[in-house]
Amino acid sequence: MPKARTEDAAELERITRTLRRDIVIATSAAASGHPSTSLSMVEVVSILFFGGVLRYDPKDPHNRERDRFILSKGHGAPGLYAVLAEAGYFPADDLTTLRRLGSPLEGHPNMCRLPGVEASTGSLGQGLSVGIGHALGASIDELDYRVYVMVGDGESEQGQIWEAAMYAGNHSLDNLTLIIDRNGYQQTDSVKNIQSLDPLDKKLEAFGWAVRDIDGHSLDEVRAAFEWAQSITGSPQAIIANTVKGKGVSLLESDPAKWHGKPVPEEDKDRALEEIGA
Ligand SMILES: Cc1ncc(C[n+]2csc(CCOP(=O)(O)OP(=O)(O)O)c2C)c(N)n1
Ligand SMILES: [Mg+2]
Repeated sequence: MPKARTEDAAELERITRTLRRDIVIATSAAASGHPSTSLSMVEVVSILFFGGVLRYDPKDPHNRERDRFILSKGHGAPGLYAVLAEAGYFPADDLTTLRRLGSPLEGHPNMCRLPGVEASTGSLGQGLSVGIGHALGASIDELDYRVYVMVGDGESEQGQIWEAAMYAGNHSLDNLTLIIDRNGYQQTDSVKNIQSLDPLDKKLEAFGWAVRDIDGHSLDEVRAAFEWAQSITGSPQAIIANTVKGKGVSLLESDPAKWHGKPVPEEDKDRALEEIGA
């Protein structure tokens, strides 16, 4: 299975700008969707798909040996679609069909309709459990693929996440990497105000995980964290990616609780694209 490994920092920066532009344009065209959720995950998915982490082939999307990336925070679909288009799963022109009747780019990812989508998500809390199924499947089928799951920090308040975390640690699933997109906010307020996860690293460690805390917008730190994860044997790995909700668009960053699930208004779009620099 091939990997796309871009060493060129300028090329990776270009990819992040392209994804941010696509996220803003697609959600504004749809007049709905979750740009701020998607913007916080851009560096992580860029490194996953273009930094030499995932083994995948858009021409053979169901190959048994592919690595799996499961976006548990399924409302980040515009971010997932942007990176899948950049990777060649479908034409980038289709991105503006987001949420249109008949489009496979549904508001939340549908694995039955879009190759590259590994799990139908959007009902929060389920993706880590799905990832565990794949991770166990690799050992049953004697394949060496790896599984990557991204969850939100608000999503991580859910009981099913901790049940899954307990299982993965107990069963030493070292082909499983969890990324927590710790942007500090959920739908209506900060995670701290609603249900703090602290101390998140210690909780995961107590559940048998190897844990690393990083700046989720530093391409170098993200790449190093995935290299670290691949080197760990005997336990699942968690990467706590500290991020900014709405990263790159000051309007969305300014009040994350207000802007959750809201596209950039038409009158602010040009300024947002200018800030992104795409
Ligand atoms: C089971 C379930 N409950 C509630 C929702 C509604 N909902 C959608 S997004 C969201 C907040 C998620 O916050 P977080 O996981 O931190 O994701 P972020 O947008 O910050 O990346 C909620 C409560 C849902 N999709 N699924
Ligand atoms: Mg969040």
